[in-house]
Amino acid sequence: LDDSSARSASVYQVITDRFARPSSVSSTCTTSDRKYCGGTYSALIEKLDYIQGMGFDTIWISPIVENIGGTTGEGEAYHGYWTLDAAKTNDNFGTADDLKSLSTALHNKGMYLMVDVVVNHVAATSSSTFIPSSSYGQFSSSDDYHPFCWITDYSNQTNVEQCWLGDDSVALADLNTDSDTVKNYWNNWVKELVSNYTLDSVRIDTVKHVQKDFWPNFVSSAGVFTQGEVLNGDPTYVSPYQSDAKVNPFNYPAYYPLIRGFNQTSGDLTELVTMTQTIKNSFSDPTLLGNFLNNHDNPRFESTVTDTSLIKNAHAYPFVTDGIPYGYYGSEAGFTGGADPDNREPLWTANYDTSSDMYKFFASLNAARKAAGNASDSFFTNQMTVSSLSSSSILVAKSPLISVLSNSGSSASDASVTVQSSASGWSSNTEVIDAISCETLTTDGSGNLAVTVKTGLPRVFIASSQKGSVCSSS
Ligand code: ABC
Ligand code: CA
Repeated sequence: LDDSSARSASVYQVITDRFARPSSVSSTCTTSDRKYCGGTYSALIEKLDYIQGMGFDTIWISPIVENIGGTTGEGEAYHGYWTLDAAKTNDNFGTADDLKSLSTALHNKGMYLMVDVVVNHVAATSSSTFIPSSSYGQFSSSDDYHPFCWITDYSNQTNVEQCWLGDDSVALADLNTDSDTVKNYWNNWVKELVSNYTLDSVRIDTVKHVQKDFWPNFVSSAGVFTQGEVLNGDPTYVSPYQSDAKVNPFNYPAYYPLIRGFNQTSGDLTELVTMTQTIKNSFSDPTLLGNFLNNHDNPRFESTVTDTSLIKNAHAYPFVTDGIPYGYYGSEAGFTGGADPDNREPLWTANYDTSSDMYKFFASLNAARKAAGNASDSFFTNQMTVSSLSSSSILVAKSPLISVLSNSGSSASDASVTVQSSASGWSSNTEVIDAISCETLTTDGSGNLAVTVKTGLPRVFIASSQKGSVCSSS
């Protein structure tokens, strides 16, 4: 994917080991054990309809490279982030041919494959016994590594870039990404990875732990869209990774105000409103940020919030905002796992149910976003305007998609708000449809829309004339 096609994508993130496994495997998968549970590429292929049925077109899978074997004080490498030899594949997930089959199967369905890559480190079971060797493939010399020191000071960027992540159980030996040997290896590696598996995009791990000037060549060698993890909530810290390093960050700056705004009925939504403006002022292109509510590193939103209306409003935000939406597997199944490793539940226990309320909810959000993109060439590139409508609701105006999100909760009484024509762009007497409830409403003689928020649910409007497949199945 190039930037332009990446903007219209909608990504579903899986932990390969936990999404789907062959029916022949029946052992119990206990997240707290942190062990491989048997998920494979071949089993994932069998479930593409489940993902496509929710309207997602891109699947982000776990890192595919060979990882350290056996067990550690933090369990096994089931998540794929503990690289041993990047030139080999992790055979717990299947063969290289199985991965190619996944890529082909996705492309045959008009879908895309995004692979997670880690260049910052390889893994060792202890920092004191780590010895570079041919087990680490090309990185067999001590010159390939930054000398050992733990990251101790996140306010010191040199410490963040050159010291090691991890701990005494699993030390993440920091590669010397300042060395030409290491740089050339990774640039070639990513080019071949994309070509061997016909990848459409790449998710980059630990971006802030590698010096910025490493990234532009790496990104151009990949030759496809990249979304990178810069785990920091401060937009002034994150934005240079887009403008200078050429990696499009995940939207951690919006993530924290998003959860704080919607995790309780007394949440403050003005923090999110202000942040969206700061993001517009700080980033060179907010329409290429990666928006998410859940992922594999943070407690699921549902681990602390049980109100279904709050949950739906928070999940709606990434789909109606500037940037690329990321859904995390299991959100549609109502999973409630907390911090790593609890947020990495096996999906098979939920039986891939396509009739659940949340499954249909994600399908509605994706349908609305798609209809907006089909109706307007500039939907994905135009920047939204976010404003307060009341103390418990905000307007996200990204024409032709106009959303009212609220944190009043499911027990709230009906509340009236008005969407002004100046914000929506709608003219007088225009019929619009709410993609969530499928209710139709009509603007008044001035183009303003009177909206009633019922039981605190999100409202995601598009003109009926532009609705495409929105609400076609109800
Ligand atoms: C293992 C165990 C866990 C245990 C953990 C300590 O060690 O399994 O149970 O809790 C992989 C695995 C993990 C594993 C780790 C370490 O490896 O998935 O299960 O955890 O062995 C990426 C990936 C992540 C992956 C790795 C390593 C990196 O997405 O899945 O983990 O390849 C840091 C890194 C970030 C990394 C994250 C896990 O740790 O920067 O790249 N994620 C602050 C720091 C961040 C830091 C974060 C969490 O804490 O600034 O750099 O992320 O430790 C905001 C601030 C932020 C602040 C947050 C908490 O608050 O703005 O700066 O982040 O307000
Ligand atoms: Ca580093």
